[in-house]
Amino acid sequence: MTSPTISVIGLGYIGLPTAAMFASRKVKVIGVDVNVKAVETINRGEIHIVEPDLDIAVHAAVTEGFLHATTTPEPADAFLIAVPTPFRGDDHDPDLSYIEAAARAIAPVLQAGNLVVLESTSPVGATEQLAEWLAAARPDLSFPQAAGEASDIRVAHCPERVLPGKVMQELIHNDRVIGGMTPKCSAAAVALYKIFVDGECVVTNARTAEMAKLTENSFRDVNIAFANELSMICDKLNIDVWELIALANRHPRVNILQPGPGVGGHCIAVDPWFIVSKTPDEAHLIRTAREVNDAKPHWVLDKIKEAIARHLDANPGQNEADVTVACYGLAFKPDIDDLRESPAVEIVKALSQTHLGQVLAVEPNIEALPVELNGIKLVRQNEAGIANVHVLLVDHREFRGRNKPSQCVIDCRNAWKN
Ligand code: SAJ
Repeated sequence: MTSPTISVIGLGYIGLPTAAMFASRKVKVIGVDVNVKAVETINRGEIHIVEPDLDIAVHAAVTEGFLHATTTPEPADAFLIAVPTPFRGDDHDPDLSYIEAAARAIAPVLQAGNLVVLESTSPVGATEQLAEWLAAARPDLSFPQAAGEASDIRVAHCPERVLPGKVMQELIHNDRVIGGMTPKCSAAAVALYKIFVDGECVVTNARTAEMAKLTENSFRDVNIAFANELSMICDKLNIDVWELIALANRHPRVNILQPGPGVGGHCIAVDPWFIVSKTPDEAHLIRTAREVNDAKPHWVLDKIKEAIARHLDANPGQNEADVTVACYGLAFKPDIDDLRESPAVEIVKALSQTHLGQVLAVEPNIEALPVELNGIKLVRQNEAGIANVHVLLVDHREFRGRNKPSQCVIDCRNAWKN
């Protein structure tokens, strides 16, 4: 593909870095988002999310004229869809409404020869569903599900696999799984990604590409669940789980991940459900891992209540309303500002609803607390020293290696010294 125009639909944690990466290779990029504020911010050359080096890339892309953002799709050669795919309800059924809305938005500007790539993490069959929505909206064009290799429009799934916090490096260096609906669809997608991807573009079909992404995140979820379960077992047996894992990991074929307050983010805590909801009778281990990780915040809450009780035992003149609890970290993982699906937020919120005393939150990556945390006080690290119970939930760089506070301590990430 020589000097195409690329449209990226959804300018969030994946879409915006991807748009900036194409633009950095002097390709014209049209970014589309329904969020007017995000569009205005990007067009000023600024960013609305925290990701290392993204600000520089977006500023350069916009000022050099290779990237502009808009709320309405414009014609392009290739469309990349990077919108959220949450789940809904207690059954955790995948919610494809954002993909459907993106399909309806780009359908009017599609032209024969265009490539449409779904990047959003999706349940198996979503790419075919996307092609159906596009075909229904544009009966004048042919699509791979009916026309095969002769189709006017090429459709592929190319799941994003980058790690928040390392997006700008991983976008370039990670291998990409490219699942075209036909071999020609795959070839068109490979040519597109090769504009900036140094890693290998490995070709498969759309369904396998969808499942590959879900498998990667489920693998990690199951392994974190193992670590989280170990941490609860060790607590009961009075064994230091961190020492235990370090010892076990000295075995050449053992590599246990780290326990924490639970699993958060929009990916690992969500994607395994896309497998479970399609194959509930087969996906026992994957479901159980989700349940173990989802239960961990409740276990941490119980530990905080025990610590409050210990403090009261040691200070008979006080009652619960006198006990201040400081929680360190709200993001879903270290060194980012992203509070989505964060177990730390879940814990702090539940604590503030039941605890009679003050709850303080230390989160160096945000300026203000979300409304759901009304009643909690956002403070700097040095202001949290007055608390009676200290709970480390996220091992941000500002906390790592610091001395443990002298009062009651729960360190969910083994970040504090001593
Ligand atoms: N976590 C632990 N213990 C660990 C590792 C992680 O408790 O040893 C927790 C984190 O604190 C966090 C959650 O798991 O709450 C998820 O964090 P993560 O760093 O494992 O993953 P994400 O969600 O930031 O990114 C994942 C990545 N997938 C894999 O590593 C297989 C990334 O490559 C994907 O692109 C991303 O999901 C995505 O968008 O799907």
